[in-house]
Amino acid sequence: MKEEQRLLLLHSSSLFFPPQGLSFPSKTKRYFFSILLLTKTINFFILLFWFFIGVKLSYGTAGFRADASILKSTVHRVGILAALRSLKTQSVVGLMITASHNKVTDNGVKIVDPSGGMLTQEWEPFADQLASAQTPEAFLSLIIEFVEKEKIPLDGVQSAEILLGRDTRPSGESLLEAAKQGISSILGAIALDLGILTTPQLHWMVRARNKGMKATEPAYFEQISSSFRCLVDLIPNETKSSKMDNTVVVDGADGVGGEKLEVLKSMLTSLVIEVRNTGKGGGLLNDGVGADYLQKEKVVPRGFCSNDVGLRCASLDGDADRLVYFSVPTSSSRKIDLVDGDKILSLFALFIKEQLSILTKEGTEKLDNSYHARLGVIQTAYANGASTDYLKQSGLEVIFTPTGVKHLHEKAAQFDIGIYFEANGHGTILFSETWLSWLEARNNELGLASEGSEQQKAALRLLSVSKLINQAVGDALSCLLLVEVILQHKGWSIHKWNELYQDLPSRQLKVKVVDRTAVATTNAETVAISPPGIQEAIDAETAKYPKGRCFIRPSGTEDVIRVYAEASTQEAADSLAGSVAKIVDRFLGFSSSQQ
Ligand code: NG1
Ligand code: ZN
Repeated sequence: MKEEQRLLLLHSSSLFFPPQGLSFPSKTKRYFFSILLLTKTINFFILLFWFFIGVKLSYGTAGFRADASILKSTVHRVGILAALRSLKTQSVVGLMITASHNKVTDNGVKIVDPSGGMLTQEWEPFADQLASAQTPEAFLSLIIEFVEKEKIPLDGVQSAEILLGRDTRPSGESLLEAAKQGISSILGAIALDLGILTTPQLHWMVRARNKGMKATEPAYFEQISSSFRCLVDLIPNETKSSKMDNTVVVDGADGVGGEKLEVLKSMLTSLVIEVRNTGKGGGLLNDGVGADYLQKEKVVPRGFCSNDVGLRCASLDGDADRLVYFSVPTSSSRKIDLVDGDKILSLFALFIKEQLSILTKEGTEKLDNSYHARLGVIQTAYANGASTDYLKQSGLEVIFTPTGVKHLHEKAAQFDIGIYFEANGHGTILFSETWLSWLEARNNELGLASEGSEQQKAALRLLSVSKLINQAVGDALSCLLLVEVILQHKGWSIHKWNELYQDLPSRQLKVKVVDRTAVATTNAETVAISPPGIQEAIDAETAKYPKGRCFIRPSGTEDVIRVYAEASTQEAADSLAGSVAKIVDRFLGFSSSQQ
C-alpha cells in the first residue's frame, strides 16, 4: 500500500475514533478522552469501556443497525469497505443508510453488491472485524491484510464508484457525510450522493449502472410504470368490464415510500392510489404505522379509521422494501384483516403458473414448446404453515432457507423463475437471463405465427412482469403495482384474494437475553442446536398443542431471540409462544419477554 494511502486511511479513521458505542455527548468527555488518547494505556481503557457498554455490532441480516447516535464510526468504516468492494469488483457498488422498519432513532448501513443484491456473505466477517477494530492502527492493519489477501488494487490507479442513498431518518444526513469521508479516504474512490431513496431504488440503480443501463430515479419510475401499463393493456376483456374498485389506499409509514409513490401514481392509468402517512404531515416514522407494525400488531394504523371499512388498503415499511395489504372488517374494532407476504407470494405464484401454462400449452404448430420453465417458491420458517400447504397443493415446488433476503434471493436465483417472500412482506420474483432470452425469442416467434393469440399475450405478460418487478431486491412499490394489476386481471377483491387459504393462528415474541449468539440453529433455523437441551424442551412444549409449530432464532437486526409459534387457535399460539419464551429465559436470560 502506498504511503499516501496509508496516511490517508490512518488520518481518516482517527477522526472517527473511538469506534461505535463510544460517542461522546459532551465536550468535556471529548476532552477527557483526548487526554486518554495520549496515554499508553489507551487500548486498555477503550477495551474496558467497550466491554462495559457491551455493544457489539454485527453485519447481521441487513447490514449494521443500532441507535443512530453510536453509528458514525461504523458508517465511516463501511464507506471504506464499500470503496474496497468497488475496487475489488471493478464495478459500481451502493451504500444505503437505513434502519428500515425500526424506530426512527435507530439507523443502519449496508452495502449493495454490483449485482444489485446484498454484500457477498464472504465479506461479512471482514465487515464485522472492521467495525470492531479498537484503534486506528489495528484498523489499518486489518485493511492491509485484507487488501493483500483479496488482491485489491489499492494503488490509486484504479477508480471506485459508490452510489449513496438514505431514507428519511433525521440522522441520515450526518451519517451519509461519515460514509463520504470513509470513501474519500481511499485513493481514486468517488461517492455519488443520490439523496433520499427507497432501499429498492438504490439496489435497482446499482444493478442498472453495472448493466450499462440508465440508473436514474426517472428511469426507475419509467420502467415500472410502463410495464404496469402494458400489463393493464393485457387484462382480458371479460374482467376489464367487471365493476372492480380500482382504488387502493396506501399507508406510507411516514417514510420515504409515501413520497415516492406520490410521484409514481401520476404515471399510471387505471389505478387510483391514495397515499396516507406520507411523512409530510409530521407523523413519526414507523410509529403506529407501517408494514412491520401491521404484521405484528394486526390493528388499524394511524391515519385509518372506521370510514375505511371494506376498502383495499396496503402498507409499506420505512424504506419501502416491504409491503402488506389489509382491510378494516368492521367499524367496531381496531382489528384488521391482514394479507401478508405469504399471500402476496401465493397471488404472484398463481399468476405466473397460470401464464406459464397458457404459454406452453400444446397446439401451436412448429413452435418450440420444449422449454418448460422451472418455477420455484422460496419461503422462510416464518411463513404461515397454511400458506406452505396451499402452495404445495397448488403443485408448486416450495423450498425453505434461513431468514434474511440474501438467503432467499440466492435460492430463488437458482430457478428459471424464483419467487421469494418473507411473511413480513419482503419479496420479489427473479427471472433467469437464460429463460428471459428464450421468452423473448418465443414472443417474437409467436408474433409471427399467431399475433394476438392467448399464448403471445401470456409471453408479453411474463416479459412485462420481469420488467415491473425489481430484479435486485424486494420492492414495495413494484410489488404493489403487480398485486394491483393481478387483482384487476382476475377481477378479484381483496376479500376474494384473502380467502385463498386461512392463516393458522400465530404469535411472534422477542426475548432479551444475556448473549443472543448462544443460540445456534440448523435446518433453515427451525432447530436449535445450542444451548444443549433447549430444543428438547421446546419440542416437549410444542407437542402439547394440536397443529403446534414453534422455533427460536437469534435476530440479525436486534439484540433479541425471536420466538415464533403456530397452533390451531390464537389462544394456543399465544400460550405456546409464551411458554417457549420462558424456556428461552430459563436457558439464557434475564427475566423479561415482550412483543
Ligand atoms: P431478524 O431481525 O434477523 O429477524 C428481520 C426480519 C427479516 C428481515 C430483516 C431485515 C422477521 C422475523 N425477521 O430480521 O425477515 O426482513 O429483519 O430487515 O421478520
Ligand atoms: Zn425495510
